[in-house]
Formats: sequence, structure tokens, C-alpha cells
Amino acid sequence: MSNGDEIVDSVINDADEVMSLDGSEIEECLERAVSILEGEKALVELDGDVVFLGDTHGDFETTKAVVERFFDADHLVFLGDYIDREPSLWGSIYNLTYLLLLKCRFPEKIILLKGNHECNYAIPCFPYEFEGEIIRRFGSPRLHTKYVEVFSSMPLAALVKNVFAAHGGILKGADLECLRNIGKNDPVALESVVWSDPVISPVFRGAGDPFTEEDLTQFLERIQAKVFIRGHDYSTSGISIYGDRCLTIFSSRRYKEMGNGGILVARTDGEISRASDLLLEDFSTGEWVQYEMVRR
Ligand SMILES: [Mn+2]
Repeated sequence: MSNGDEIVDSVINDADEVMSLDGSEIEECLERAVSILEGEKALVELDGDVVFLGDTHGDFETTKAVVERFFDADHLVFLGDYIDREPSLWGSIYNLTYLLLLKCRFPEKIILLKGNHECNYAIPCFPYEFEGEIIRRFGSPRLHTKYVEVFSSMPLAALVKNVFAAHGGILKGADLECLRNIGKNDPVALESVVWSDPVISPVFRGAGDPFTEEDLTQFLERIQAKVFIRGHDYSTSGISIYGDRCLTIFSSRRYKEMGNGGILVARTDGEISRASDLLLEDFSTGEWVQYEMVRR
């Protein structure tokens, strides 16, 4: 196989084909993905029915199941953290590369936001196992450099009608005009949007500027949105806080032993004015079941 279209086709037809791609085939795909991602702004603005996914962290099996079930949605918005802490060998490579190939074939439908694990080149995160994994599988760090080009071209946030979506946090003080014009690698935006947590989060990270309910309310008003959906935190999966305006979801089998509450996706169905207007489904049993959002 050498033709880029054939590589994309083979994986679209059978996701498991991603497991047999060699280094040069992957490199070709990454170059395509970069050229598509470079065409997106830091803030992706969308319309229509959307399914949001939290962190997948190398959980290729879950990603396949989500794509299979929700492919009919207008957009699948992934909230970042595709790599590291994978549940099975090479899961990060398969999960991320599969998603990038989907992006190449369905650039409007598949939206891949940046998580803090895709930001290690700018702000180190722990654990960052991905580079070592590339070296073990392909014998050199060369492909990792290509993946970093992909990471640095990923958008930071999405706005879907009333819903602002990002991996971790908000950009305090920003209005819509500011978000529309921000650089994808603006250091303040990276740390704030990709790393931050709500101030009441139990997680200590050492990066990011935590946001209060007041910060969130002001930010959402300024950008004319009503709800913030984020990933980043395995321990508060499916919990809405700050007056039902901030929902955290997590979408990986990993971190179960550390309190991960479920493999969740959130769908829009009509107008969204509170987090609990989003419909949650859980895949932690291997079957899709409706999930009751917890409000705090
Ligand atoms: Mn994260």
C-alpha cells in the first residue's frame, strides 16, 4: 500500500487495519491530517446535532464503538487526550491514528480538539508515554516529530450553538472576537483552555488557572453561550456543576481504579440552555445505556 487514499479507505472500511500500517504509511496520513487541521481555526464553530466525547486515552475499542453508534450525528467532537495510559498495547497509536484518518476522510464531521497530553511539546504533562511508545514500535522518534506537528495544529475549542467545548477550561476575559482570532499555540490560551479545572476540582495539576462559577458565568455571557462541556477529569464523569452550566465527561476505560465514573458521551437534541439538556449515554458495561447526569 502506498497511495494515501488507499490507506484512508482501508481504515475507514475496517478500523483494525490501522494496526497494520507501517511507519511510512502513517507518516503520509499525518501529513494529510496536518494540512486539514491547519485549515481550522483555534475556535471551531459548528451547527447541527453533535456528539461530544471526553478523554479516550488510547481506548481504541471505545472509540470504534462510539464512531459506529454515533456516526449519523452531524459532528463528533472529541475533547482531547487521545494518548497515554492506554488500556492495551499500542492503544494510543491506534486510537489517535484512527481518529486522524477519520478526520482526513470526514473533515467536517470529525472534530479533534487538543488535550493537555497533545500539548506536551509546550507544557510538559505526566505521564507522557507516547514518544517512548513510538520509539519502541517504529525504532526511532522520527514519527513522533510528525505527530507533534499534528498536535500543534489541533484546534483548542468548539462552539456549537449555546455550547462551548474544550478539554479543560475557559479563557477568562476573552470575548468571541478574541477567541476567533487567537493563535492555536498562544501560550496563555493553551494553559488556560487545555489545562485548567474548576476551582472546586479535587485534582491538583500544577498548570492552568482554575475558574470559578463567576468566571464561567461571565465568560459564557461574553461569548453568548450557555453551557461549557469539558473532559480532562476522570473522577467527576457526568457531573454538572456551577448552576448546571459546566459538565465534565470522560470516555475511556482507563482510570477506573482512580474513580472514573463511566464511559460517557453527551449528545445535543434541540436547544441547549443547561448542561442537563445534554443527553448522556454510558458504555462502561459494553452496551450503550442512558446515563443520569448528576448535578452538584
Ligand atoms: Mn487531560
